[in-house]
Amino acid sequence: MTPQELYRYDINGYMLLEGAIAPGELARLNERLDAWEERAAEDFRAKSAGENPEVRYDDIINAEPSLVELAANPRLLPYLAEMIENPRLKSTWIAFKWRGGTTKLHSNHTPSITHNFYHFNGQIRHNLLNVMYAMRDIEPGGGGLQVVPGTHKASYPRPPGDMVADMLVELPMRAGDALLFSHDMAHCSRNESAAVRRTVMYTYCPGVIANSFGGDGLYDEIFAAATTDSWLKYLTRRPNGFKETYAQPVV
Ligand SMILES: O=C(O)CCC(=O)C(=O)O
Repeated sequence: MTPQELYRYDINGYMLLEGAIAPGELARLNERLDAWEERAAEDFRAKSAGENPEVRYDDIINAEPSLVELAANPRLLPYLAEMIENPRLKSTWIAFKWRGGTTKLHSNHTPSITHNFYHFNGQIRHNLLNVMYAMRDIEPGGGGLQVVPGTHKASYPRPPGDMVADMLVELPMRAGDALLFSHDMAHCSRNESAAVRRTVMYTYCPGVIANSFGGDGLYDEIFAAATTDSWLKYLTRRPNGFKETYAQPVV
């Protein structure tokens, strides 16, 4: 990471990585994801009135092989290596948001729990770094992530009921961009447009942290198929307590 990137990420808690997926690859992936959107549209139609018009499929990487390689996107690796100790893939999902599709404001940062974004020996350290790929353009009002920059370091908890609407910054994206953000930074989203927001999320944690669901062996098949010493293999290894058994590949 450049000094400018480090400075800005540290202050803001997020950064936009433009063109993180090359156009040809993006088109290939979107062709595959069209089928997921058709399925999601059916699930959306089956929802009752008043339900959140969002459909999300968790653990998408195990269900959609075309999304496996993106977990170790070479554009992303310098950021994972710089900002997470012994990084590991934690969770993945695909989300489709129709008009009104909403994610409520949240973060891990209270600021009194151990998930916190912190620094150690002069390095940024994350316990949860999210990478959101826009698979289509997300225009203003189209459901881009809305963030409260800097809240990953807040010293006071957000007062109950204060939705800090005046502090939200909306982040539109172009198709193929990746938004990296600390999950300790307060964030939310709402699609007010007619376009369906299509995003894929990968989250990363230090090697000592367990998966949120699916157990330690969640990525065993991907791990077994990955090339020895590759970043994909490294990122899909099992959580390890403090007994790290794999050398981190060089970026
Ligand atoms: O899909 C979104 O807009 C929000 C994602 C989110 O809340 C998260 O990654 O924790």
